[in-house]
Amino acid sequence: MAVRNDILKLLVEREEFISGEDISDKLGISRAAVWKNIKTLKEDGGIVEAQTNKGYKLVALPDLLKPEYLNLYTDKDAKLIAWMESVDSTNTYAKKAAREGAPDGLVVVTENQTGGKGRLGRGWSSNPGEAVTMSFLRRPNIRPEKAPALNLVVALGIAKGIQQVCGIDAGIKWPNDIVYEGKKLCGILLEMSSDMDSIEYVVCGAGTNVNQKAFPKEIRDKATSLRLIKGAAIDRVRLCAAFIDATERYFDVFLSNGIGALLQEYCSRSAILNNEVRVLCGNEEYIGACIGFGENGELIVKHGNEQRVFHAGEVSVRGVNGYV
Ligand code: BT5
Repeated sequence: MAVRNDILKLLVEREEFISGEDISDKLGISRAAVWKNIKTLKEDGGIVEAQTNKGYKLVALPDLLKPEYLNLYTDKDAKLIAWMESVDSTNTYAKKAAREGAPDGLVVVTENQTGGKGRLGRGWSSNPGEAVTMSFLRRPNIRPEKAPALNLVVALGIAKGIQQVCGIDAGIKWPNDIVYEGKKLCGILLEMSSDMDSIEYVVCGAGTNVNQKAFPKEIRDKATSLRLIKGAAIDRVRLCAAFIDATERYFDVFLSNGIGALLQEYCSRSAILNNEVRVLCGNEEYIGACIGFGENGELIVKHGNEQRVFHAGEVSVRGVNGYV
């Protein structure tokens, strides 16, 4: 794979034709190895022009989130990226990997989720190749009650990645949605294994709607995709790499300095801060103004003189007149 990566980097850098001989000289590999790697690139859906006297020219990269393509944009160790063409749920896969000893920092990515999960037993829908569906496996040395704050950390990473790659300023709807103009772009699902004092692992899953042109009837009114917003297809590989880098940076800040170091930025991206919200907790609902967020990632809501604190995982939040 390292060789394929080097060939890719040469093709990407050159932008023009580069001869097979040049590639084999530069990388110290045989012409046959060059050809074999170019063949794999094409099988993955990449478009490579080949001309007898000129060599190869990369016209388009594959639209696949394999580590070798992600590594064009992120330095994340490819050994810590687990890619699958299809899987039931990246969260379920990451939890199993964690139980089997996978290291802190593993990122699980797939093109297709057949049993995507939302919170509280709900489902998450996506079609093959249209979304960026991924999970971060972390083994943070923090107290279990602090773990819900990771919802905020991941939300910041996804919002940042979207901004960097698409130039879209999406909002964060506590605790786990990224939204744009009242519609959901991304959902986040945190799952954890811990005892009273320490965390064995946390799996943070994020499903982002990227190149969908339409959604199933049930969610049509509340879902949107980056493609629908931009009116053009989005480079999923670049986006996924940006999600990895940005989210891991926010993880680092959180682990070194706590959520306090991120709250100001989180507040500036919040889609609900200072708004009236309806907090749904089982059959109960509570209406008030969102006045801030706590140091374990809680939502703070005020109604009259009463102030209440809600923990992520137990509740859903709606706008007073709709989803946000
Ligand atoms: C979430 O749950 O928003 C968390 C979704 C997490 C998905 C990721 S994908 C990678 C990882 N692996 C998994 O298996 N899951 C994670 P919740 O707040 O409960 O919202 C779920 C609700 O959102 C559903 O009941 C639908 O109404 C709606 N929904 C489903 N698919 C959607 C989509 N693609 N876009 C927008 N809304 C959707």
